[in-house]
Amino acid sequence: MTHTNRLDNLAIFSGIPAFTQKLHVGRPNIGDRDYFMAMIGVMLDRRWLTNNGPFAKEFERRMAERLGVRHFLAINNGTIALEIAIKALGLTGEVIVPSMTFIATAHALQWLGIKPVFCDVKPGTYHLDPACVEKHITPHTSWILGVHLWGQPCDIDGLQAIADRHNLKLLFDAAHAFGCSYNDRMIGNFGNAEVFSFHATKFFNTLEGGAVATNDDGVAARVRSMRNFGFVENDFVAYEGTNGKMNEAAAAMGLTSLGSVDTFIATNFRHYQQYGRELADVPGISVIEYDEAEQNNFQYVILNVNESMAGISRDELVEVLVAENVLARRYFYPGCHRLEPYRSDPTTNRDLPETAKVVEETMGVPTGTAVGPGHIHTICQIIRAAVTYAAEIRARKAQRLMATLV
Ligand code: T4K
Repeated sequence: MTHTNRLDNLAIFSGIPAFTQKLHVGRPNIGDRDYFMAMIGVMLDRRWLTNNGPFAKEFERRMAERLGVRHFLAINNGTIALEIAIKALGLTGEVIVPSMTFIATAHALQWLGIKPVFCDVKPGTYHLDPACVEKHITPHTSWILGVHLWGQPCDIDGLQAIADRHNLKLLFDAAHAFGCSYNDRMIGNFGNAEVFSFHATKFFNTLEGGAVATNDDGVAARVRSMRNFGFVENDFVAYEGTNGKMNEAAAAMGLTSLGSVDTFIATNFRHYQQYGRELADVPGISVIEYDEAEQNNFQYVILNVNESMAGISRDELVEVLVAENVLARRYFYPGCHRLEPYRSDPTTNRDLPETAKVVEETMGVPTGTAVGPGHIHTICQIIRAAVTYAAEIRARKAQRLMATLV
């Protein structure tokens, strides 16, 4: 089937969806199944299922080695890893964060009684604008929490300079950025600590999982203890703590993913290039680029929809794609400041014009090992058709709406 020759071929009208199965953003990449199943067998035989088990230790050692970081502490998910890092680092009062991120970044602070102060993104970067950060520093500000959105490092040097000037500290949410580098150094080595997520939907997964990476021995000791209720040895609790332990099945999945990580990245890179090539001449649609001088995981293919050039809005394009069973996602709509409890809090900073713009323009499309070049070609054809017929799509939708009103 082709989606380029007729408007009627689009599934939002009378066409048959391009895909019989739904194509998701964030379909898990699965490494060597036999290896994983064998590890599960070993785990069951040795009856060591969690709490600093042999697979978790090996996972931590190999991940630390890959990142070139002193300490890599595996945690049961990225949100708990953020919370433990926040506690271990001693964040208090107000912490400056972008609103353009997944809600977990802000919630981890709020959950622990710390106020997230939302700052805008720098035009053209999708990342915390250091100028906005500096403007929002108050006597209550203790930290800056930068986010490496979609695996693109934020302006680490710019934020570090502000942190140094104001005697603040830096934590990074690196949930998307395992395998990425900044100035040739792997993410995991910056600020006072960095936090990863290895959720199923991340290109590198441990089923559920996360980690805190740091080069600070004291921070590492506190994280190690706090993820295990604050214990430092049997019957001796030194800190408040929680249950953030990575179990052995998750660590086995991590070791399995590690065996295939370079293949996953190579696949993501090919898909990213193909989207770029096939959409290059579609007006108003651009693929958000990664700095190819650095290491990237290319796990998100993010499109920017310039409505005035494309003739179609991002939301209309998502609607067209979803009808075709391409479950494109509005990552990250509508911005944390517009979600509860921040939305109802009168003290929340809402002066975020650039964020307001980018949350209306960006969307994620399927990539990873669950899709191939044929899928991507069809997705690009659908996008091309949506732009070609943008005016007619709007007119027909309006007609349809009118018909329901009479
Ligand atoms: N900071 C940032 C910047 C983050 O993006 C995240 C998480 C965190 C912190 C916190 O890390 P974790 O605590 O999650 O480790 C997802 C994920 O739940 C979340 O991990 C992720 N970011 C966020 C961006 O997306 P949803 O609501 O999109 O995920 P979910 O589970 O509904 O899955 C999305 C699609 O993927 C589904 O439509 C189907 C498909 N899928 C999902 C799962 C779980 C599969 O095909 N197989 C699966 O096993 O939030």
